[in-house]
Amino acid sequence: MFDLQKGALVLLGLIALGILGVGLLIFSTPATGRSVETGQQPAESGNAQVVEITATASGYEPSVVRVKAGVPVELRVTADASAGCSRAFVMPDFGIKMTAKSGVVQKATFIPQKGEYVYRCAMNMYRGKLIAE
Ligand SMILES: [Cu+2]
Repeated sequence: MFDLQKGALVLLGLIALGILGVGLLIFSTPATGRSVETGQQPAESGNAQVVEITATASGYEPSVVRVKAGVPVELRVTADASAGCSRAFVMPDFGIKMTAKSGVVQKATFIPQKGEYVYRCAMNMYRGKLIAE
């Protein structure tokens, strides 16, 4: 009888170790990298992150941009020759309004806090978003 109890204790111990092992495995598994949503990775110039956006006939290229929060962003906006009302570029959160021109790069600088910021045409037909994280 004593041996049986001892055996049960050993079994319990093994089960506990097993649970611990699974727990450790879960916690030590690296996070699964980036989320599914992809976006342009900005280059850096000085300490600013350079983001290039082109107004096209069908909206903005790219339509999703990811940047680091708390670091200055230098926006460089231009337009395809075929761009229509997407030339009327607005980024309300940062008070940016400009008319994108073909062959001319217009710049705007701002520092985003963590969050998502919309850029769009003045009529809100074409949209894109800048994600600061
Ligand atoms: Cu529009």
